[in-house]
Amino acid sequence: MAVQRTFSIIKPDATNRNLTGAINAVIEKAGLRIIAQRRIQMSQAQAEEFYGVHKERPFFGELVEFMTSAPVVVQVLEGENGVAAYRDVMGATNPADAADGTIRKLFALSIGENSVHGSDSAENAEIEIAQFFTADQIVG
Ligand code: DAT
Ligand code: MG
Repeated sequence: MAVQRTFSIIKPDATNRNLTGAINAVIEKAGLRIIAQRRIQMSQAQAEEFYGVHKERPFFGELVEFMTSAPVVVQVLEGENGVAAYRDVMGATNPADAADGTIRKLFALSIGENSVHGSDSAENAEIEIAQFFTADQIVG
């Protein structure tokens, strides 16, 4: 596998608890480089577009409300096999199922308030990165 980029969000439950630095430390310790980062207040339209794949799911409204409830930190991460490497360090969606040492095991509050997002494929990583960053904002 080659060096690959992925898209990350540090979610409102984590920014509310002042955990941006602690989460970044786990990311960097796992060998991923933070090559772009910005703190934003997501709009309802941005959250609905970003999670569009889930719009028919029963939790969609709650998810959009949560993602717009406080600032988030959007990031581009880069590393060897970056998409899968970040999914590994994030841990399972439900923190109750997440492995020891993962971000969600360490910090997540619930399946909804689960501290971080990470792309699930290289294709989606490209789409998600382009939603929040222009090429000149990413310095690898
Ligand atoms: P992941 O974030 O691990 O990729 P996902 O893409 O299946 O998980 O879902 C996106 C987010 O939606 C997830 O991080 C939290 C929320 N979510 C998923 N399943 C949920 C559920 N059963 N109840 C409440 N929120 C849920
Ligand atoms: Mg997902």
